[in-house]
Amino acid sequence: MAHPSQLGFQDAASPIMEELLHLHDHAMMVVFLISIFVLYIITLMITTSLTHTSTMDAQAVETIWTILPAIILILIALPSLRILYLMDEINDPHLTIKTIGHQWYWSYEYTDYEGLMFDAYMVQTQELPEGTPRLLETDHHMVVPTDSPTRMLISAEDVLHSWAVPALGIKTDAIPGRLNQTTFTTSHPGLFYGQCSEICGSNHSFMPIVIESSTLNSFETWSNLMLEP
Ligand SMILES: [Cu+2]
Repeated sequence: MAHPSQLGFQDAASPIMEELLHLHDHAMMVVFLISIFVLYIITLMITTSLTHTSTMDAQAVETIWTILPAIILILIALPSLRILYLMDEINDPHLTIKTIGHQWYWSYEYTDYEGLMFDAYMVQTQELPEGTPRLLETDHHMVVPTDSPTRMLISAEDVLHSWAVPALGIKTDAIPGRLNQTTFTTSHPGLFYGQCSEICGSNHSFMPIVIESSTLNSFETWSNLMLEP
């Protein structure tokens, strides 16, 4: 999860987030190089009164400074498209979970099990157990097995919500009357926190998401406990 005064992204907890971090670093590198070059040119222009007469009307240099930026843009766009298609890929998921946004909590339904469903409300500050993050903890965690491709079906009951978990690189809108789909695979066990990311009303900030990635054994123990009458 995020730590105080953090500027960068959260650590990746899924292969897709790993890819997104790489793309971010790649794009930032290009931005830095261009910024330094432009700043250098600006410094040159304001510290000298000389003008290159050869660049005042030169077709060759115009061609170069038109084509070069186009190539740089393609070098950013292609890896971005690659990740876009990777995120869209859904190959034989081990588990499907349907989540529905409500004002103001998330409900979860494990559609592979009969009757495995629950609501996840935020834990109020005065009831918060020692050591859990304020405004991020929920009374029920969404438990998934580590390393298992999981399909999320996301919708909303009343207004627009958005199901977002930064460490997994997921942000999918929850829209009433529409079922959105996304997938993720957690790469290690742990708790991954997220929040609703669509302004949905007065308690928008108080409907967090907690994903608990654990071993398959723990997941089965948990699901059996949840299914007990
Ligand atoms: Cu919401």
